[in-house]
Amino acid sequence: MTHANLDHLTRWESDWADLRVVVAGLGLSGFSAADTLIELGAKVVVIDGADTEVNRSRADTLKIVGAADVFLGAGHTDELPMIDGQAPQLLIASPGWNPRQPMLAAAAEAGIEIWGDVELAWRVREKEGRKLAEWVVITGTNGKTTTVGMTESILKAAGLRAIAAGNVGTPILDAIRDPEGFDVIAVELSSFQLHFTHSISPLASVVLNIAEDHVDWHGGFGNYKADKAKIYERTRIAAIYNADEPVVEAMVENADVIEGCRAIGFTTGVPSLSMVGVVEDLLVDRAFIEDRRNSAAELIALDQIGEVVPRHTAANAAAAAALARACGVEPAAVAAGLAGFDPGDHRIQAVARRDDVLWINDSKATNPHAAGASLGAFSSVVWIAGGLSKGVEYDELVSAHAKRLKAVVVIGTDTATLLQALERHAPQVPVIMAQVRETGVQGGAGSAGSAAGWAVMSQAVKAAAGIAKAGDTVLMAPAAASMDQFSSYAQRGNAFIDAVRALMGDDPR
Ligand code: UMA
Repeated sequence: MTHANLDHLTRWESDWADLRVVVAGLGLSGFSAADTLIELGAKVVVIDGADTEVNRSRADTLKIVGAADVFLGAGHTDELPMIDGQAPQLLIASPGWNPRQPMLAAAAEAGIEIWGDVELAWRVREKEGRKLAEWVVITGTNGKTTTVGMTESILKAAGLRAIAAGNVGTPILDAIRDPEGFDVIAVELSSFQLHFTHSISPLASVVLNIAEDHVDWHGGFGNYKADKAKIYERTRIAAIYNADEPVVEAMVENADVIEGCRAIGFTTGVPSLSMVGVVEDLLVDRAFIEDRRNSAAELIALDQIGEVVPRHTAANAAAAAALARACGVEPAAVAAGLAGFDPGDHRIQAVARRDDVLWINDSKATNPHAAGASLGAFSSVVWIAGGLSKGVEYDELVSAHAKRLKAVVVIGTDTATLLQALERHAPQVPVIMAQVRETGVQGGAGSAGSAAGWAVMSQAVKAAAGIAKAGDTVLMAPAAASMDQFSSYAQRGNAFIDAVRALMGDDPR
């Protein structure tokens, strides 16, 4: 079969009419892609393996907007559908779809182009009468959402019309189709989205860090890294890298960027030339100032970013500052944007400080890498940990942080690997089990099921309070998913907050 050449599809007004497109997935990204393609006059068939009420209602909406055939249910996802009796010319894959899934594999085999919603957004970003937005793009294993939020905050502080979009939750096509348009879009990209992206050419790009994640989807860590590295391709002004991670630096060195693009490092140490970094608790720029050989420009004091600024938050701030500076934003706006940024709940959130004990909720730390980042921020920690471990190992995490652990309070139902790692690498650290064993209270999702979770958390907080002394931090950073005892990380975080407040005689319930 001949490969349909879609190179001419580069703007909204290109000839999209009658293009035969299969949209795989009717989630956030699939819906926005189908909706866009219908508006462009393409012939759209949407397939989703889940025949749910939400999907049926989305299908109804699409039918109201224009003609689209929507097929829901597991029976439809294995074969590539024909459109008007002919093979499709394009397949738009939602990020959750594995490239080895039968329908995607069949499309690849047939030489049909496979794009993600991000590639489609790039191809339609230019439209008569709409502001043409610059893109700054952000990926990494951890910290993406914080960094994209910080970047948006800085850009807005500079008076630019800016929005955070992509993996962060607002589909990029929704941002692109805003009638007025934006000056800059800060785009969070997952490794899945990058896999299905081919031609984007951002103003600036950054890989924050790399650790093993989503290895099943990509079919190996090497493939995961290769997809992440795609973010640097065709970058025009600044390819920004974590100077403290040689693997990330190597990605920039090997990237095919646009001539004139600079490699800019960020670090939580003292910055070398062409880096943003930290000098004596100040975030400084030695990359975007004229006299960078001899001096650095002060951006912001770290303690103005937040009450607690762990190392990785400083790193995220440095990356966001570099992205914004690449867009020409002045230092004062970087300071205003970072100082005004609200990190949201459950991410290294200071809940209380009493008798010089700091209580931190990091329920969002659902894997060892994220938990390691917050453990590293404190010197003497009573660590509340455990949950649904998803088969990960804890040896590296525990051995790296054993010296700062004063005690560990274990929650969760799936505790064996964590306990073994503690025994192996921190045998001197006391371990307290906070478990609810009575029957009749079920673990798991939902308000009834979460009763066990609330009880466990309350026990854990009381146990931690019995151990923590002045100068210590009680850190709830479970390094595991929450679904064994809670419906979400947010519910787990709220349980912690309520338990801490109850302990302090400030019971909200
Ligand atoms: N589906 C199938 N067959 C499959 C896989 C999925 O039929 O083999 C269907 C599902 O039934 C569902 C739809 O496809 O209806 C789901 O699509 P999706 O999982 O790709 O999710 P979307 O709703 O399109 O949301 C995606 C991102 N989700 C994932 O990457 C899994 C959202 O990131 C993102 O905010 C959104 O696009 C807008 O860009 C979420 C996420 O969990 C937050 N991201 C991961 C992460 O951050 O770690 C990568």
